[in-house]
Amino acid sequence: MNIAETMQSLYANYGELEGITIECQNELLAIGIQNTAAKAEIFLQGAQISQYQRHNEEPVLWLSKACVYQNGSPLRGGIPICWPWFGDINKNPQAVQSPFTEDKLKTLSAHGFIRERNWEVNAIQTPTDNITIIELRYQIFAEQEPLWPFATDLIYRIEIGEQLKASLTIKNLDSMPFNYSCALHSYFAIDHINHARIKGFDQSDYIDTLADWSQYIQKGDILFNNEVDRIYQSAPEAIQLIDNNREIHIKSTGSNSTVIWNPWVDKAKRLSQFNAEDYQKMLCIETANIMDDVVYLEPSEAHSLTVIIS
Ligand code: TA6
Repeated sequence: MNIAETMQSLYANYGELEGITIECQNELLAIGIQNTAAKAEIFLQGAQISQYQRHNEEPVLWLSKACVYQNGSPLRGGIPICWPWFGDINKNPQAVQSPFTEDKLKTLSAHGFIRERNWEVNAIQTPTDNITIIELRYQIFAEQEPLWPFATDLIYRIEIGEQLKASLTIKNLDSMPFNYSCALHSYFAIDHINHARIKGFDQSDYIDTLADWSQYIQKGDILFNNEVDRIYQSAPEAIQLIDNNREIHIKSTGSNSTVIWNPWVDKAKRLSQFNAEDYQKMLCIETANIMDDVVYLEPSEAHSLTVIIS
């Protein structure tokens, strides 16, 4: 369906629901959600949550003002979904690289392709006046997707309320097993990077992708005074992002790896849809299944990766 037909179908199915709006921003369609607890916005492209904000509070997620809202350009910010591989495919375990030929591996862009695909809205429910549930789906049939040879069902269930809960379930519909790495690549809005710290990773092992992927052990809180791009091989029960004026709590299930990233000054200048000073106002805490934590699914098996932000 083209954008007009999709818009019509969304209006027909969900337009009457309390607090639901169908929005068109440049080339992209989004669902606006408002209830007594919070407001949010989710783009069909990549099932990307772009905004989540509780009433009378600052936005929880950061979204670049330089977004172009064009087909094929995932928004810079919110929660992009990275699947069926995280980061550089060539830095992934062999099991994740195995479906691709040597030549193909040279051409694949970072973070997989699912954040560039238009998902379908499966359901929108407003069970109470302070909770809205939206479920998006992307089905891959055998031989359909040049970048992924396996029949796969992706279901993304998002709960908007006093907390934000996002749960990505991947089901193997194929006759062959497969491996994947993935992440819910959450961009958090902060007052200033110089005052931000992350609690919960003390004594955790991490890989520093900026220091030849060497292994280190975290000592105390994670502070920021330069570019940080680390893969923690843990998903602590309680991660706290402490900023000048608030604490954001992040919990996860189905994950045992977490990426912490701030581009700082130099990388900020190289990033698309990102203004030079933006590194001061954002911080990524990414709930992942990567490195030692990649997922293996036999036919008809499923795995869910969930983040709860409060
Ligand atoms: O998660 C950290 C990271 O892998 C960084 O290295 C940086 O590349 C970031 O993701 C954003 O990647 P993107 O492809 O969205 O520009």
